[in-house]
Formats: sequence, C-alpha cells, structure tokens
Amino acid sequence: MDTRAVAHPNIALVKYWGKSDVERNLPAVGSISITLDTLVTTTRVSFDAGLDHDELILDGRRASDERTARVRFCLDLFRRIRSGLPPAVVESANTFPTAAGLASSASGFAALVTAINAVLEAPLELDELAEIARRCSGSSPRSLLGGFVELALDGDATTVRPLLDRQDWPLEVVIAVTSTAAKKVGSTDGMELTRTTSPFYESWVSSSPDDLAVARSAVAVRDFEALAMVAEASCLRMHAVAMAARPGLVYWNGTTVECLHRVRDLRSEGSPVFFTIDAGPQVKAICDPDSTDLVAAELAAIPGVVEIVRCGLGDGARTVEA
Ligand code: 2P0
Repeated sequence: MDTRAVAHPNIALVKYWGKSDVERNLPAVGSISITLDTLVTTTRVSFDAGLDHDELILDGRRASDERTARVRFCLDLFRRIRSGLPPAVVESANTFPTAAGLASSASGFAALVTAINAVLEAPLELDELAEIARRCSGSSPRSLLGGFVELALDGDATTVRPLLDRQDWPLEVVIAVTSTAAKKVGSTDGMELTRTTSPFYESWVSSSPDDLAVARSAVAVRDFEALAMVAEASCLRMHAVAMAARPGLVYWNGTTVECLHRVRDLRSEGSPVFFTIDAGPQVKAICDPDSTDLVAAELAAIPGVVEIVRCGLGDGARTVEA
C-alpha cells in the first residue's frame, strides 16, 4: 500500500507566534499565509504489516529519533481515528534546505497527512485533516490549500480556509537566503519562551485580530499597499515580542537587516514590494511581478546574501502517482 503526496511551504503574512494550549498545539492567534510553488516536499508512505515500527527516511537518509518521533506521532493520530493502520515507512524529500527558516515542517506535515489520508477507505474531510496537521506543526494546515489562506481560531479548534486563488492575485516571492545553518532555537521552543517570559506577549496576542481583519480585506480587494503595511507590522511585532523574551530571541543576522532596509527603500522608490521574516534569518520579499527582477537583483547584490530563490504562488497539498 503506497501513496505519494506533494506540498509546498507557505509564508505567513500575518504571523502565528505562541500557543494557547501546548498539549494540543493550539495557536494563540490566527494567521494568513501564501502558499509557494517552486519549493516542494514529496512524501511517500508505504504501509507494511511486516514492519515492527514506523520509519522515516529524510532526503535519502534515516532521520533522527526526534524527527521520526514526530512522524510516528502523526501516524498515531490517524490510528486513533482509523484503527488497524499498520506500521509505515515514510520517505520524504525537500527541494530546499531543511530547518533553515523555509518552513519545511509546514510542507512536510501537509504532504504527510495528505499521503496517509489517501490510503484510508474513508478519507478524512479537510477540517479533520487540518486538525491532525496542526497538532504536528501549527503552520502546516495552511499548506493544505493553495494561494492565500487563513488559519482561523474557532473556539478551541482551528479551521483552514481559502481567501483568494493564486491566479486572482499572482504575487511573486524573492527569498534572500542569508545563512543555511540550522537555527539555534526552533519555533516551538521560541514560542514557549516568548509566552512565558516576554512582557509584550499579551499585547501581541490582542493585536492579532485587527491585523487579520486588515489583511483579509486587503487580500479581498487586492490592495498591495495595505497588505504591505499590515504584513510588515505583523512581522516586526512578532520579532519584537520574541526579542523581549528572556533570554531575548534574535533570529536575524546583519544581512537580514540590510535586506529589510533595501526592500523598504525599493518600495519608497516606487516598486511594489514588502518583506516578511520567519523564525530564521532569511528575508522573504513579496513582489508585484513587475518588480520581481529588480528586487531579486538588488537583494542578490547585498553582501552576505548567499542565495536567491524565486517563487510564485502555488497549489495546496495533493496526491501524485506513487
Ligand atoms: C508562521 N512560524 O506563522 C510563524 C512565523 C514561524 C514564524 O508558524 O510549534 O514550525 O510546530 O506549531 O509549524 C512556525 O511554525 O510551529 C511558524 P509549531 P511551526 O508561519
């Protein structure tokens, strides 16, 4: 029994940072993202009753115990709903560096739950699938869908919904990679440190609904300037609340800051572009397609930028031929 699925990373324009329930991995705030196209995670799941336990092969090598445990956790969530699923070998490959701030866990778990779901005689609906994905990685439900996506809080659950098809506003993204080293503090630990020690945490959480409303409206009417303002504000506020933790979390390097200023200069000179930065040092510049070439060239020229990755907006997770 073999199934294969692909998924793409997504980038949050209104950020998720912090959990209201760590046990259930329930986000304290909603988020709005775009799903990318060129970066791809491909995951094959082979169920085999002859195996002793689940195994994970990541980019061709047996994965660490920690990563394997997260995949086993995901399979076990399915086993709670659909009993009788045998042990599985999961083979997953990314076309981009794992754990370098390019959201490999989002595309990884979106591809994994989509591949597992394809085996089930009675597949789960999107909401149930998104719930399982969210328990594994809070950003991954957003990669189940393409284009512009919202992960909304709904009581003590979450729902994932499409806001706008990618064809309806085909923005492009230039990723300035400023380091390929794995980050020192992962998102999950960083969020908990922030929640428990940052004096600005409550105000971060309470500011989120307004940001979500503004971004939702900006996407609905395709207002680039309004989306730029709210996305940069959400990004900077997320980093500010994390920097105020004890010890403060600084995900940026010097090149990150240079890129951020260059993006703002380009916008003030008339090119529609804004930045966002996740729990790592890479800068993601979201561009109107007419400004992508200029933005890519300008960011590539900044000392310390080691690679430029260009993407369009992509589709949600889907099965492909095994
Ligand atoms: C986001 N990040 O909204 C924010 C912005 C990183 C910075 O969601 O702890 O690795 O597994 O739920 O899925 C990181 O997401 O975190 C993240 P967990 P995950 O994209």
